[in-house]
Amino acid sequence: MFKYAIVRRPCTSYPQGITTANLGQPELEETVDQHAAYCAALEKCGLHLTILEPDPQFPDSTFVEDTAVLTRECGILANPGASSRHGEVAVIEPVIAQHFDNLHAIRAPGTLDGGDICHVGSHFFIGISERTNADGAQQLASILVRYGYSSRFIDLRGIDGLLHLKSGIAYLGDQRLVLVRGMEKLANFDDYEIVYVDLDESYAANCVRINDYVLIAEGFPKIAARLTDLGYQILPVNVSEFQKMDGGLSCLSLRF
Ligand code: CIR
Repeated sequence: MFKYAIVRRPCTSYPQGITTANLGQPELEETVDQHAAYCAALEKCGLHLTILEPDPQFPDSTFVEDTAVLTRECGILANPGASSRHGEVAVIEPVIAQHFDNLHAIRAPGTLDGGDICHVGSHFFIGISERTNADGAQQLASILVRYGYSSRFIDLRGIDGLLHLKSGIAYLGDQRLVLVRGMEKLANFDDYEIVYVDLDESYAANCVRINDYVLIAEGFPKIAARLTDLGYQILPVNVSEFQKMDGGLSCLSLRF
């Protein structure tokens, strides 16, 4: 069960953030509206929101998920791999510190983006990517093990179109994973039932189970139908303006 989420409203410099997507410039007013609808969806899932003000110093700061890893027992401040995003952590730290007595941090030369971390029950998948390096991954694993969490590393470098681990994988609970087709080759997922996302819907793999709902990106009918058939109540949200900046649903909030 999640009770809380931290989000940050998109700022005026948002269109100057980092992107590899070739989908055109995001439209600011539409971005702000989509963010408000996303917040309403989180509230519908039963979450109490902390909504942070826009921070134009950091164009990508609406993607708060990358700044930390939160568990029931502790918070771990990340160290984002993109230099333009380093400063986001210091700005959000006091907000996270209000909620977590046990606070840790990933330190240089380790880098780590929260988007590379997938929490699966008492286990964590830790993606090693262009943003999260082996040192950052090892630091995180060493912190988590102190709280009884095991972890494994999944190397995604060289996989086209995957910015973060959670761009291609999500945990639904009940030992069930959502995976973009092809990702099953990256690790041994034998302990899990897999719900596949076809490559033409790969963006929708970044869905989020929150309490009684699964938040998914609007406009991906095959995975929406698969999840509905499995008995999930899906909550589709239009995140087209975030997709333009390589962001998915999960990156827009820190949930705990
Ligand atoms: C970035 O490249 O850092 C942002 N434009 C997008 C971050 C998306 N975050 C995520 O998937 N966790």
